[in-house]
Amino acid sequence: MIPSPIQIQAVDTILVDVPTIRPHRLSVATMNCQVLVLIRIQCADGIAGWGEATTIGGLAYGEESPESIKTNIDTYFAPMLKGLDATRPGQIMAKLRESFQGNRFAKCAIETALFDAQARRFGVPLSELFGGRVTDSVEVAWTLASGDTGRDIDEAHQMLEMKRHRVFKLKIGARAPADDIAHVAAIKAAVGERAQVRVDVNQAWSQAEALWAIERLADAGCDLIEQPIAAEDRRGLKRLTHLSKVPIMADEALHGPVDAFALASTHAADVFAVKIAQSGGLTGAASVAAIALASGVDLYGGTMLEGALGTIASAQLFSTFRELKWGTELFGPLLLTEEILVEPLRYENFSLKLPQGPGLGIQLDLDKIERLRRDTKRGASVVKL
Ligand code: MUC
Ligand code: MG
Repeated sequence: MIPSPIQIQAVDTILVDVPTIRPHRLSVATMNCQVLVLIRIQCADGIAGWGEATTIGGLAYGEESPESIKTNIDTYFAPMLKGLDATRPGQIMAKLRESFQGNRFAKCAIETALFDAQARRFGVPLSELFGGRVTDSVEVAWTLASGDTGRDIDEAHQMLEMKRHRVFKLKIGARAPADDIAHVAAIKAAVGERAQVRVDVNQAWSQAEALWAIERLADAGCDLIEQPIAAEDRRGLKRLTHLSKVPIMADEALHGPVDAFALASTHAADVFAVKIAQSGGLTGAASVAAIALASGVDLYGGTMLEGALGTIASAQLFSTFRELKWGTELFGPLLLTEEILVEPLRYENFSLKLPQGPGLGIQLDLDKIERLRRDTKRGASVVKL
């Protein structure tokens, strides 16, 4: 039995700027740097839980930016959290959801930290709080997004050689559809049957453009098309899903269980990209997965290009899914130039291996984070981690 209550004593939110290994080009933004948003919740029993709320391209991808997430946690969430009983994560999250609208990423980070702490308290991996693992490793796709076809082909060959990835997602939508089709066809021709090639349009096309392009993507050997049109256009997505030979995946259209139900009930997508942050946290993402599996929609483990923390939190949950037909894209840490863990995550044989230790199962390199955090780099005097 765990003695309770165990009060939450402190909540710290840290912005960490980390350059990417190369420019990462999406239709909505080009990333040269990722801003990790990390949160630490310290509890009266000496246990600290960690969570992450990282997003892509400032405000280009979603309606929360790293800076707004930090401000909202520091100003609203942290004062409410302090003094609450850390052994009751469900009760705490219910209170936060009732008190604060939106803020899915902030809520995800807080929920992850609470579950990390609780699982450490119980001495079990976080996955055990979500029904237990079905698998100890998940397949990981790589995104080719340098913006240059030749460079992407070289990168794909390297990844195959290293046995790191054999599924490639191409970011398209910034150029004219015909140019994108040529790009996809060239990459698929170069890797052949050794690799799967998928595309993510990040909402860039109109329905008419999508109809034109989908047929040609099928001919080029593409096997999955992600979020071809605007997130709000559910009827359009349903139309494309019903007409397309290639499976269609919902990503930006999926902000948690309510969207999952709306999309699944009309089969407006063949596959769901489940993301813990977009779902408002691990429990929201677990509900999204349950809705998908109950309605014949396949699952894919998505990412917001989080660092090691958010990546392993996602993996802990995805490892509990009964089926994960399209694998995952949990490669975020591999896109970054800095390692923030004492021992890096294990990517082997096209997969990410899950750690066995309690909670998230990772150990953060606090000195490294201390050096990289934005406020200390700007000379502010802050409480040391
Ligand atoms: C997205 O839209 O899926 C995932 C991989 C990547 O390169 O970008 C993200 C976001
Ligand atoms: Mg996507």
